Amino acid sequence: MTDSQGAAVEDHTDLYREYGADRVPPGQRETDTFPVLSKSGTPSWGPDDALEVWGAVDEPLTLSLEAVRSLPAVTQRQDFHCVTGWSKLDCRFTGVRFAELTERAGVDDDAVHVVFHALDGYTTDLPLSECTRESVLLAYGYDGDDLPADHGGPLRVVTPHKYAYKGAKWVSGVEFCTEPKRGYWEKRGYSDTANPWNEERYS
Ligand SMILES: Nc1nc2c(c(=O)[nH]1)N[C@H]1C(S)=C(S)[C@@H](COP(=O)(O)O)O[C@H]1N2
Ligand SMILES: [Mo]
Repeated sequence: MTDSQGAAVEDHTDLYREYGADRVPPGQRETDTFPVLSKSGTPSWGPDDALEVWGAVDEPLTLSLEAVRSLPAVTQRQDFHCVTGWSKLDCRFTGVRFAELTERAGVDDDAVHVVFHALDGYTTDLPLSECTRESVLLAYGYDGDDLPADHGGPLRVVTPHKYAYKGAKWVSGVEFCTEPKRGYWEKRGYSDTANPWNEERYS
């Protein structure tokens, strides 16, 4: 498959097969709109904001948006599942694979967990092994355009194999940890593992 500019689009809409389930996870309703879900409005990304990478790494990084955009880019088609019950199918995100970051930062052998930090004070966490899966992107493009600010532009994380709260909008920090830590919703009773096909909504 290719997009309107002729670039390859990777299809990640078949992830659900891994869990032997239906494409739309149990308890979810399909929506044609793309709702916005933010804990506290849309923060603005200033000229001095950047993506910081720190913690259990050889090389802490500070990447400007331009630096992120200069890394190898991919476009993927994927579904998007919010824990509150809506699923939007066939979203097209463009960005950089999370694994590009781990390569550049040189992640320590004892790193096992990742905390994402966002400009609105939001945090979310995942095991490192869940972040280095192919489908996890630092996305700056949506549907052939820049990612809209209310959907996390200029830069967000997408995690199609998890409920969408695992994908931080306005991501400004990636912290590699040697033990698990909990993010904003995870501390408030939402599932650490968040697999939509197993309906892992609450912990
Ligand atoms: N920084 C930040 N990221 C966030 C959130 C948030 O409030 N702040 N909400 C999460 C939740 S609960 C969902 S469902 C998705 C919503 O993304 P959308 O607004 O693009 O639909 O973003 C996730 N990432
Ligand atoms: Mo959500």
